[in-house]
Amino acid sequence: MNELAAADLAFASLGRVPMEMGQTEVYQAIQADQLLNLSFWANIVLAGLSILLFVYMGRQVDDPRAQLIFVATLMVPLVSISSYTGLASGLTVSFLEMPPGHALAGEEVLTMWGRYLTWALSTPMILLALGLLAGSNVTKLTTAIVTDIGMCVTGLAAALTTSSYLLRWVWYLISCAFFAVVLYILLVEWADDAQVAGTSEIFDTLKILTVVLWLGYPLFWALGAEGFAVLDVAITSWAYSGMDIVAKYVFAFLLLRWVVNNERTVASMASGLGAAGSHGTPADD
Ligand code: RET
Repeated sequence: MNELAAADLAFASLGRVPMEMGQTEVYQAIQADQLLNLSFWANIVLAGLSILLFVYMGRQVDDPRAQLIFVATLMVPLVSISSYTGLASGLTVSFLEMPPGHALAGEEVLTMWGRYLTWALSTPMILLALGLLAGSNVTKLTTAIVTDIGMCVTGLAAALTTSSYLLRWVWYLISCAFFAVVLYILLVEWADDAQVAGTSEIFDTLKILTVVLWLGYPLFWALGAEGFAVLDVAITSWAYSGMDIVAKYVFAFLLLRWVVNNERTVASMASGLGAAGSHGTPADD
């Protein structure tokens, strides 16, 4: 007991609270910030509606490749509804003390680390759907997905590092390096493949939408409380939530609508995710 009291005293002398803020306190802090709370609930509602709409849209799709695009795309709002429920409940949000050198050094900043964690599940599904649409081979698809997961996990590390301001930015740069590989595959490799596969019209639309929106995420990370702290937490959260709405639900809707209307084209693409050099023959029915 005496040792515990001594430990408490040691913490107090360092100016720290000996106990981390619990989930209930974080939940109450979120409840108290209506703007922030709304940025979570808007996505929970939209993800729920998207799931219902996409299941309805896909009810008559029977080509296996088109079905796989549907499953991958449907996973996006499913992961999203789980992600935002985690944020709204305070489960995946923590107050973290920023290191010296940070604009809010010594202050406890509300960090929504659950976002980065669940992006590691949702963004690979977006890329799987895009890769299938472009007629990618397995090598490019694997590279895009693995580097994308690397981007999300190192982004999580950047947000969770409280020991050194410099190391937060080192993680950020590592994440950007992974992101550059994803962008290259999207803009160069899959753009070429989609032309061969005959899906370039829809692929180009989705490629531009994806590249422009995805660039917004590292930008808002840098401007938000986790980076240079130019924007406050609720505004940054709305920026992410707004980008999520377009990058996920609008994106998924455009993709699935096209797949439903062009199921034959999808079915006749080079099978087995092989070389994108042939147009392939219509799938055996
Ligand atoms: C971080 C910070 C570190 C540097 C980079 C980032 C990129 C994040 C991206 C996120 C995309 C998320 C989407 C989610 C949809 O569910 C992690 C912000 C490069 C590109 C589209």
